[in-house]
Order: sequence, then C-alpha cells, then structure tokens
Amino acid sequence: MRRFALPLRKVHSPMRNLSRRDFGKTVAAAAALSGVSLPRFAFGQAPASDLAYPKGFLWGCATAAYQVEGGAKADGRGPSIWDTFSHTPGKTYHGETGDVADDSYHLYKEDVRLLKNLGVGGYRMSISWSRVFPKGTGQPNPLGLDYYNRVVDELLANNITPYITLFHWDLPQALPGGWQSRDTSKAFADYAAYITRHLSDRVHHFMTTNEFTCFTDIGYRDGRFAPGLRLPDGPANQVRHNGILAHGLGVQAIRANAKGPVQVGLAENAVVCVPVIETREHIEAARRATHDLNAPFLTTVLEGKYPASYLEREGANAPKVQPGDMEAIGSRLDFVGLNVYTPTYVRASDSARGFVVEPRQASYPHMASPWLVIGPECIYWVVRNVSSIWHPPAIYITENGCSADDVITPEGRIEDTDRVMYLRNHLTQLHRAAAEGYPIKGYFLWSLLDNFEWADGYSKRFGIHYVDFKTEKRTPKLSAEWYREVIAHNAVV
Ligand code: PNW
Repeated sequence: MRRFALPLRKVHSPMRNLSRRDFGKTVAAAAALSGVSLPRFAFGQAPASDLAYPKGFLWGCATAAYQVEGGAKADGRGPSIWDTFSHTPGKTYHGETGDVADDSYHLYKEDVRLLKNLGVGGYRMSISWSRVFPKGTGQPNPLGLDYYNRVVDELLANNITPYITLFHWDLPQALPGGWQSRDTSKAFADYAAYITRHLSDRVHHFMTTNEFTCFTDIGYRDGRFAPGLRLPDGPANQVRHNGILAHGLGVQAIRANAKGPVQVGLAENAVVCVPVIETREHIEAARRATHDLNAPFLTTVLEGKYPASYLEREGANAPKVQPGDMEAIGSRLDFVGLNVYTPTYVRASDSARGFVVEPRQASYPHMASPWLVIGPECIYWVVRNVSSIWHPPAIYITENGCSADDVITPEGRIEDTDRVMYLRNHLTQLHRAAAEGYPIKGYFLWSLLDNFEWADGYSKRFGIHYVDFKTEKRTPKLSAEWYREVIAHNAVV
C-alpha cells in the first residue's frame, strides 16, 4: 500500500492550544517529515502562497518536433507520415502543415531564451526520427543529428535539463507498413540506440514514445491522425502491440547504449479516472477503472502482460505475441510520465467490471478544444491511482495545459486568464498529490509555444507564448508571466 506521508490537515486539530508561533513550528516540522517544503515566510509576513511544492521539484515546458520545428526539408530530413497526412487534402484544418510551424529549426536559440526567462529547470522536446534517419533505418543523416546537438548544447549552456522523447508521432514515411509491421518496432530500437550513443554523454532523461493511443488507435483505427487508416479490430490491436513493443525494445536499447547514468520512461495519456464522489466505494471503482481502461497500454507496459480480461474481451482479435515480446514490453522504468488533460468520471457499480463511466454532460465546461473538458482534480487522481496500483519510483507530469481563444489587446498583450485558471487549478490539485507523499518529481507545461496542433492545424493555441505564424514573433502571454512566478516561488500563485 502507498504511504500517506503525514497529510498536513491531520496535524491541525490537536493544536488548538498552541500559540501561533508554535503552531507554525509544528506544521513546519510535520511538513519537513513529509518532504513538503513550506515557504520561509509562511508564518511571518503574508505568504505568497500556502501551496508550496517540495524542494527540488522540476518545472518545465514541453514541445514536440513536428509541432514546432518546421524545416521539413532542411539539411536532408526525410518525410514522416505527418508530412504526407497534412499534405493530403481534407486531413487537417484548412490543409495546414508543419512545413514551417514555429521554425524552431532556425529559431531554437530564441526558444531557449524564452525558457530561460521563465526560469524552468527542464525542457521536454522530441526528436524527428526522419531528420536523423531519413528512411527510418540504414544510413543516418549527420546534419540531422547536428541540429539536436546544437539544441542540447544551448539548453545545457543555460542550465536547462533536456528531457528527450524519441517518438512523438512523426514516423518516417519510408518504413514499409508503418506501425502495422513489427519491423518498425525493431527499427525504432536501432534509432533509439543511435540517439543514445550520440546524446547520452549530455542527455540523461529519455522517454521512448508519446501517447500510445494517439499514434496507434487514432492513426490506424479512427483515421483522424496520420496515417489516416481505418483498420478492423484485429490488425488495429496488432498496431497497438507493435507500439508497446517499440517502447520496450527502445528501453532496452537506451540502457544498453547509454554512455552514463540514464533515466528511462515514457509519456502516456492514460485514461484518467476520477471518482464521482470521493467516498471509499467510488475511489475503489476509479482505481479499478484505471487498471481496466488502460489495459492495452500502460497496464500492460507496467505489468509485462496483457490483462486476462483484455485478452478475453478481444477474443480472436487479441494481439499475436512472439517470444521475448512481453519481457521487452515490461522492461523496468525509472519513471512514468503522464500527459494529463481531461477527467473520466467513474462510479461504483455491481457490474462485472465493478465500475461504470459517467456519460459526458452537454453543458460540461471545456476549453477551446471541445474534447478538453475541465476537471482539475484529474491530475491528483491520476498520480494517486497510478501510484497505488503500480508504485513507480517516480512520476512526472509530462504534459498539462490547454487551448484558449487568445486575443491580442490593442496594447499587444494576451490576457489569457482562462488558461491561467486552467493551469492554476491543476497545479493546486497536483500539490495535493505532492503533499500526500506521492513520488511526483516534476511538471512540464504544454506548451512553451503555440504550435501545429495536429489535425487542428494552427486553429488551436496551447502556448504560454503567442506565436504570430506570419512573422514567427513570440510574445509571452499572461500565462507565461504567471508560470514564471510559480517557478520563482516554487508554489501555486
Ligand atoms: C497531446 N484527447 O495530444 C499531444 O501529446 C500533444 O502533441 C498535443 O499537442 C497536446 O496533447 C494537445 O492536444 C492529445 O483527445 C491529443 O484527449 C488528444 C487528446 C489528448 C492529448
């Protein structure tokens, strides 16, 4: 069972007779025991915030290669399935593509300056596989690798720790069959080995893949993402299997090729189950649902086997597994990265599964993207559920953020109070998880910049810096100013 390290509220009641000063000391001592650092001035001057994060908590921002880099044909980069998809009429908003995006391929120094101004300790970025291996396998392109050497060196020169995702959906177009072929999983391992050999002297944190369901189900079953296929269940489940196999072989390849100590994990948008009412029965239902609804991905990766109930449900469509696959897939991880956006509300039931998912109310509030419904407590529950089921040694929030309909005021400002509302409430709930002693080590805000939002093109802005896509000018929004203060205080402000 997960320890609950002395929740602060528990120490309040026996202290009614203490002086304000002694009360402060006692709370501080309790906080020290639980690993929570309180602000120095908590019981003197007016506190900036009572919601201080543990000392050493890592604050960061996240982006992904195809969404920000541009330079689609620069220096020998090969095409990815997202180049093909976005150039296919009708697939993205107004036919928009990542050809230029934020032009971070050329403007990366400016991006690092923005990170520096925020005061972040970490930057989560991804590598474009086809920039380094234009055909996915075979001959590497040294100019592609050089770009990532430059970015990494620029980050390190500014004391920002790079966290590198090896695959954020931009699969090299040249790989025959894409994720339908298990050769792609092996090609991924070779690519992971190559990157590790060349960067792990300076990069010590790697994530294999980003969001299994998005690059498998949404790409190969729903067809809303690249490559835009609508496969039936059997082949679609094999695509899922090849995805998690790539992750597993990737973990092995990173460990086998590391030049120094490395921390290996992944970034996964688990289905985030929130109890409809915070009572024992619904809390237990949400825990069960977390295990069950994440069966083909996180559950299998963290347990090294497909849950029997999943195999049973899929029957003849269940994935075909070869010897050695499950050992690779279940490779031990140093951390679990969670991309957290929306809640799935769950209630207890007498059904065989032990839970039901609540239907979504038509009036439920959401951000600019209709799917992005707002339930800040989801970030607390995902940390608690994942911890209590699988006990990972460390958890990072590898993405959290939102789209907003930003407008520029006549003075040239972007007062995105709605985004600040979204973020502040999530960080308040994440603080709850930290205060209860769960191993939450860091938070990467999605995103540093407005960028190419996949099928939504440039119509949805997730950045805390506004990007004028005609001039590539970056302007900090109110949310950037706010995040800078969060980082400076190491607390919710
Ligand atoms: C993530 N959903 O995608 C991705 O990792 C990012 O690349 C992306 O820009 C960001 O979230 C914002 O969308 C998601 O439908 C896409 O729940 C869809 C969903 C969640 C995350």
